[in-house]
Amino acid sequence: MSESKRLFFAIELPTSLQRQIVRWRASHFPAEAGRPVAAANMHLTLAFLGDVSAEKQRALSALAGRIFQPGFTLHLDDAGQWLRSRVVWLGIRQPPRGLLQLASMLRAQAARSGCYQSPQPFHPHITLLRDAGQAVAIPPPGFHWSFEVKEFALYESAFVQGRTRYTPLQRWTLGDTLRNPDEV
Ligand code: 3AM
Repeated sequence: MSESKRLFFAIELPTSLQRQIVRWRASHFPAEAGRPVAAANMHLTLAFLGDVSAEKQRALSALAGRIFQPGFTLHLDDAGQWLRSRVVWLGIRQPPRGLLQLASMLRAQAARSGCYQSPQPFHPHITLLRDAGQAVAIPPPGFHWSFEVKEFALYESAFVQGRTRYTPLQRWTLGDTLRNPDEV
């Protein structure tokens, strides 16, 4: 039997943005607020797949490759805490339609392929702190962080030497907005 991997689809964050977020987090949250997510692990989850066999991974990758939609811009303008899942997050007040469509397609493909999908609606977020079980003061997001999303990725989540590491295994490009063929 082939080995399974713990996988999820997500949007990667530009390295420069990961660094800015880490600086903002360090100056706004005390160390006891929670366990900081490593900069390189910061991402926006689109669909969690759970433990997936190599065969199912190939099938899910083939389906992801059939998604055709334009890219979009994400404006990070929200922050909050979910006490139940013990996370502090950054988010998007009005998620663009492209983001919702992409997540919805990936979640539907995963469900049809037999991966468990939570009935909870998709809440786009970037996890900043885990194990944040006590309510913390959430500073108003006094930042203006935007980035263009031109691709999405399939990530592996692995626990190596006492640390969780997320590694992109495969990436897919989102198309440009359809242009008039006469346009140069
Ligand atoms: O960092 P976020 O919250 O975006 O919470 C886990 C993380 O997302 C989520 O998948 C991402 C990579 O681990 N995750 C883990 N287990 C999950 C589950 N059983 C899950 N999402 C839904 N159901």
